[in-house]
Amino acid sequence: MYTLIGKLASRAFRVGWMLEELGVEWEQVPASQHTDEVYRLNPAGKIPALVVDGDAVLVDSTAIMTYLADKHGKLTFAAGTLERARQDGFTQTIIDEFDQVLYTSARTGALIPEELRSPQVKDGLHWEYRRNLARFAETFDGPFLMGEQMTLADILLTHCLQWGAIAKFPFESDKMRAYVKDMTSRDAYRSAHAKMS
Ligand SMILES: N[C@@H](CCC(=O)N[C@@H](CS)C(=O)NCC(=O)O)C(=O)O
Repeated sequence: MYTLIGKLASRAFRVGWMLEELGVEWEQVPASQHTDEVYRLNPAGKIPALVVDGDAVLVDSTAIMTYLADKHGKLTFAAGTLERARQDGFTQTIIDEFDQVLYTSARTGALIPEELRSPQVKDGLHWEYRRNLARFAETFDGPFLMGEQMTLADILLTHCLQWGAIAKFPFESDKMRAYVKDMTSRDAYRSAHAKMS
């Protein structure tokens, strides 16, 4: 049994979507970051965390998705294959080029003390995001990042691109818009979304 800690309007959504794709049983504790509930499981106070079988606690959305994919043998290529190395290359690049660009931008706001915020970095981050997305669009051939097989990297990228759209980052690729539309039409995406409170 899996318990997902973290409200779904956060990186926890990636894990919820993954659990739905795997068709396994799970429950959620829709806690916010930096609450006692979360600190008890993760000393950093960050979400998401996943409790496995009532006592093992895992943190970091990508690490959790990788664990689930490997354990259930779905949404991943096997460890030690060239395909897996390419898949991991996508995963890490998405973290570098989208997740962290978006999170750095979020950190210009309420996440850090007011006197330390630097809102002027946003222009550079938008420029970087636009360039990174254009590069992905150029090589993307679909239907998934790895071709015919969907992997956890698709969940990660789709979540980041949606986050970017909400945060008003430039989204200048019809091809990638169509990709996000397809990904978010999936039954598993919809059932995870329906659990959002
Ligand atoms: N790399 C981590 C990042 C976790 C993270 O920063 N989560 C945000 C919510 S989406 C959070 O808890 N932020 C609080 C903080 O940065 O202190 C992951 O993918 O799970």
